[in-house]
Amino acid sequence: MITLAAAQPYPYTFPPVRTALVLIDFQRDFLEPGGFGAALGNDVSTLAPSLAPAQALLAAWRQRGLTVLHTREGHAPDLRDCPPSKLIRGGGPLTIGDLGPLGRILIQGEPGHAIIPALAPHPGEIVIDKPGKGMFHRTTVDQELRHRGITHLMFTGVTTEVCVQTSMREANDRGYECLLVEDATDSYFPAFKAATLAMIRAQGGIVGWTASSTLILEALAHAH
Ligand code: TIU
Repeated sequence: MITLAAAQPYPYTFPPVRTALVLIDFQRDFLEPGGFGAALGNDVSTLAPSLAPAQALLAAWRQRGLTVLHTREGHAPDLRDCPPSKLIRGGGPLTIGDLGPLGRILIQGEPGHAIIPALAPHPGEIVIDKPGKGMFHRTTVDQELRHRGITHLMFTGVTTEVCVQTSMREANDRGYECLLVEDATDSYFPAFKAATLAMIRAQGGIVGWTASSTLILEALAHAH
């Protein structure tokens, strides 16, 4: 067991072999110009700071042979898994399924749907395709994690208050001990990121804990 004494709102203890590193939707569609995030009117450069901390954690998990879980938000080419309510959101010139510079927006198999090369999955890592914001909605992620004996989840990814927070709340309700890595997640709205971190750890950690990647990496390095 490893304890992060400086986690907020109080120390977080985790068994590394039962702790999955979760990378939420580090896809070109959210991080690069011409994708879904940009189509919604966002400045995608606001998501860049989280990449290096996420890479460092991914390297540490891989080095120790620990469980890694990647998610991708997206839809089948015929949009059968996309509710009309989601399709009409945004109101911009391009919506889900339309052809943009990164291929059809948020469609499985298109260039924009791929995870960015710096964080691309390795063979043996779990990859979950999800049609919603939360990773448990219409996916097999719960079975995949329980099959591997996973009890603790460390969340990274984009965007903080949308897919990351939704997934973390879903996981919290299912009994997973969740921690959000403060510097390995970003929002198009820095104020929303700050608010998410605050609301997760308020009320005695009502949704879970938060900690920096440095704190986690140092604790792992000193564990034996
Ligand atoms: N728009 C936005 O901030 N996020 C999403 O639509 N999906 C994810 O967060 N992955």
